[in-house]
Amino acid sequence: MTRLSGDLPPTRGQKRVTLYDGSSDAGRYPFQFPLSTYFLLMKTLNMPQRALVLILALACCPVASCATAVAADRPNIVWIVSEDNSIHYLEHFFEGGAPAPNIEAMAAHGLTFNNAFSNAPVCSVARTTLATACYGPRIGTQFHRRYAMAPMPQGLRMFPAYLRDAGYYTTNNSKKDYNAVEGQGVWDASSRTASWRNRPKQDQPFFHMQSHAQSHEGSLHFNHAVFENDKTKTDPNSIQLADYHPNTPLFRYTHARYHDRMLDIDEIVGKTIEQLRQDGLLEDTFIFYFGDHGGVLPRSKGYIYESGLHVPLVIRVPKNFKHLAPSADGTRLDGFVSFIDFGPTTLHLAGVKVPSQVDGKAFLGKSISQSAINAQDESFGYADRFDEKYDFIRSIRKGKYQYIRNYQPYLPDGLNNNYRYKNLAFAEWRDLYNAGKLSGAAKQFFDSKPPEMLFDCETDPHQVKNLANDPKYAKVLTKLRRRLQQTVKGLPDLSFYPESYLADNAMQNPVAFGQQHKQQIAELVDIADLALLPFKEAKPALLAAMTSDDPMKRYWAAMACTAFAADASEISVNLKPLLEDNVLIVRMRAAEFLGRIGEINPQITLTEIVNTTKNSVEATEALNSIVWFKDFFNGKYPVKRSDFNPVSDGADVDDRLNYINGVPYPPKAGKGKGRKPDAAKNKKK
Ligand SMILES: [Ca+2]
Repeated sequence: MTRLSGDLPPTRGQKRVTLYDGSSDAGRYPFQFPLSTYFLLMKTLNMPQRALVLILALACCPVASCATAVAADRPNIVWIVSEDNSIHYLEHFFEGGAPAPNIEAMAAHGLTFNNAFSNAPVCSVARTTLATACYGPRIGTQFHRRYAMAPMPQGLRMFPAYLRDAGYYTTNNSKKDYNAVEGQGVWDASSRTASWRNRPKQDQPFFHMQSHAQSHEGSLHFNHAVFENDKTKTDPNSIQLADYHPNTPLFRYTHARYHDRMLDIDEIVGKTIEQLRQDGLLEDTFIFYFGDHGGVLPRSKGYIYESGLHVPLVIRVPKNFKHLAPSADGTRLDGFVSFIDFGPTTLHLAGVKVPSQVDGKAFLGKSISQSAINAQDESFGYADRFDEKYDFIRSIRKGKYQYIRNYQPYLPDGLNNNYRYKNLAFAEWRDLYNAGKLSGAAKQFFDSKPPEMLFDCETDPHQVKNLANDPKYAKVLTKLRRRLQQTVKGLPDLSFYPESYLADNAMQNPVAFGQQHKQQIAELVDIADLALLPFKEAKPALLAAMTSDDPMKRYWAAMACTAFAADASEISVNLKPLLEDNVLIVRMRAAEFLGRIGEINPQITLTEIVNTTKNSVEATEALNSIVWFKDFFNGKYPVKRSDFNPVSDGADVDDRLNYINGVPYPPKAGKGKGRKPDAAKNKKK
């Protein structure tokens, strides 16, 4: 099985994208002429003549704006998207963030959404959610990155296609990173030069998406020499660190450097606005500014907390389409919106029907009131695989609370993920942990997680005080737990099957597969949730599931036992036969439980799986556990590169093996087994 490499982003990190030079002018004002011409003309005239010219010029102004309003019967829509930044880096949203005069000016001419969320904390999953307006775990696009492209749900296209059908000129500049097949007719142009300025008819309405990588995670992949020698514009001592970050010069420097990136982003946002102004299009164009998911200090991108999901969203409302906005300029809205809603909103603003198959709904446009927006108080989040790292998590943010359900709670957040750990601050954090120098909130990152977490995001914005076991919050916990159970069963959520199983069985038509297996998925959710009961209450159902004919039930019974850890030791004898299960992934989960409680050396079973499976996804799943056992059990379960001789290959398998081998990431091309010369390039985020 090979990873598909189409549609990977052409750039990341600090490379600058080409900016328009601003020389072209669409000239929509029939009476426009350059100011210099006006002054030249005035010089040659006497006083009464000058007065006449001035009167004429003034008289033309209302005509000009009137002509514009008539010409543009439908608004243009522009999305300006910055990579990898949560609300926490902009002062407009969070104390201590960067000032952003251009974004703040947009807000003064439009709306600020205090509660806008990506549904996933990583690029390809988030961007696919934007493009499809569907929840990733329902349509098979939840893994970063894809082993197989999911087809679009039957009868549905990526939303810009509907705008294009309705006569819009649609352009993307230029990142796509979709986990679903794009299909025909989505973009008129998608490239580093795509722009509304290239549309064939200047009165044609347009939708333009512009991504900016200056704030991408890669911008923090600097080396020690840079840390020692490059000064940041922002004073590292002025930084307010997150409660969970160790207070070290490197963390302060890294944060200051990202603060600088946000200053750059604001400047770039300003340039796009200026281009629209020069083209005479500004007051016909809705401009969305948002982050493509959270980030990007450690424990943000790739993690389902607020730092991974909560994004800035500001929408500039054009003068000529104020009637499509629910509130006056400068309003801050508290209603919740998430990435599934952005496409439907854009369609609705353009007066285009929103397809019925999508999961999102419009939050702006005709007949949508401020009170309707503010009544929305919920957002669903999903985290699955990030490159080679698995950790299956779902979340519901409802009002001020975020409920997180860790389905593999035994895995610490700090489990190695090569690309993340390229950031020196990540590596330093792990060194401090290994040296036993962390305590409190800073140490949580390397601990196993509880199956459920509940945070009050208002009083604890950095989410370090888990309230799930506090009796005062029992009612909130029960309510949100039910809501999440209802959501994952309702989709239904395909991740209750391991990715290796989905890759082999579901990817022809993930939506149909989900519908056909809806009942089974609901039963798997119930087995997984046995981990939330006191062990004694869960025991009979766990024993029954362990001996079920359904391998997926045996799989989840073992996972629930691993969550219970020592509490489930008394039934380890019942689970032991699963080490010989005829389904490899069930063996894998049994080895995890028995290894966690110290009854066996799990690496023997897990290594055997890596060395026998032909499915590289399954090998990646096993290697995830191998690295967990290697790094988090005080050296009890060591492995070495020579233990492995995998049948399957793939970039993620190579990444794990290289990590085990101590090869710095990214490895040199040709060093890893199965890595194609261009595979390193394909790892771009
Ligand atoms: Ca991104």
